[in-house]
Amino acid sequence: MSSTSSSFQMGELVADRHVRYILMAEKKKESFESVVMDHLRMNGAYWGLTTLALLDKLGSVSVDEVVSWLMTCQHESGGFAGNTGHDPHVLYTLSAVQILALFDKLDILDVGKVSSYVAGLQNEDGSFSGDMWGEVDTRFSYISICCLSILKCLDKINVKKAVDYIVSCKNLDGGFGCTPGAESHAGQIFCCVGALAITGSLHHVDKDLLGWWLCERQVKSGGLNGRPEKLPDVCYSWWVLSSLIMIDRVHWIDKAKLVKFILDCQDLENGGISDRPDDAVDIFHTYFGVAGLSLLEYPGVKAIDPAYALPVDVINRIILNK
Ligand code: GRG
Repeated sequence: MSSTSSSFQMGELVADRHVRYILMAEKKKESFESVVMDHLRMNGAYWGLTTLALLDKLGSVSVDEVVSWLMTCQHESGGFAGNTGHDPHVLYTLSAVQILALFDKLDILDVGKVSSYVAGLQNEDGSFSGDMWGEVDTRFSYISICCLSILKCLDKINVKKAVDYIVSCKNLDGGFGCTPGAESHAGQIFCCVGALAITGSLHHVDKDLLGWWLCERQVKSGGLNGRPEKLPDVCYSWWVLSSLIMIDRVHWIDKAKLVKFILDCQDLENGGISDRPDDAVDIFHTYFGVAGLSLLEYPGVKAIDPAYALPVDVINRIILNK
C-alpha cells in the first residue's frame, strides 16, 4: 500500500515514505540520531533492513556494501559488535546473523566460530550472559537460542537447562521477567515465549493466564503498553502481539483499534513511525510499527515470523528449507 506525493490519505500506511525515511537515515551519518546510534548500528541496520524486506523493498540497498561493513564488525572471538572497532555482544551477533539471513548470505559466516561464541555464553544454571562482562537476562536466552537455531547449532548448548532457566523466570501472573522473581514485562515475555516456541517448549506456558495478562495491555487509544499503568508504545505492538500469536490468543485484542493506533503514529509527510501519536519518529519504532502491522495482516506488508522476527519467506528458506 502506498500513496502519491500529492495525496496521502489518513488511515493508510504511507509505505513509500517509510522506505524513503529508512534509506535517508542511513545516509545522514552526521545527524544527532546517527551519532547516538553509532555503537548500536548493527541493531539499526537490522531494524531498517527488516522493515524494507517487509515492504518488499530490500532490493533498494547494496547487499555488498552492507555485508562488507557487517563483516568488519566481527571480533576474533566470533561475536559481532554494534559497529566497527567496538566490543562484541550477543545482541549484535543476532542482528548480524538476521541481516545475513535476510540477504541469503549466511554462507559467508564461519558458523562454527559464531556458534561457539554464542554457546560459550551459557552459564551453569542454563541462563545466558550477554557478553564477557556477565550480565544475565532472559533477553540473552532468547537471542542465543534464536541465533543458534538460525545457524542450526542448537546442539551446542544445553537446551533443557536453558528452558528450565526460562521457566524459573515465570511469575504467578503467567508472565516472565528478566531474571527469577523479576516483574513481568511484555519485552521479556516475548523473549521467553519466543525461546520456548523455538525449542518446542510452549507447554510450559499457561496460555489462558498469560493471554489474559497480555490482552489487558490494550488501552483506550487501541495501543498496547508493556506492563500495567504504563503508557502505550508502538513497539509493544510487536512484543505483545507476537507473544499472543505464539500462544494462540491474538483474537483476544481489538485488532482494528491497534491498526489505527499504529497508523496514527506515522509521520505522514517525512515517513517514519513514533512511539505515540505526534512524537518524533525513529527507526526502532518504524520497524516495530511495520512489524506489528505485518502481524495484523495489514495489506501490502509481508508476513513476519513471530518467534524469529524475520519475514516468513526467509524462515521458510532457512529453517524449513522450503
Ligand atoms: C529480534 C525483535 C528481536 C529482539 C531481540 C533485544 C531483544 C531481543 C528483546 C528486548 C525485549 C525488551 C526488554 C523490550 C522492551 C523494550 C522497551 C521499550 C523497554 C522500555 O522499558 P521501560 O520500563 O518502559 O522504560 P515502560 O514501557 O515499561 O514504561
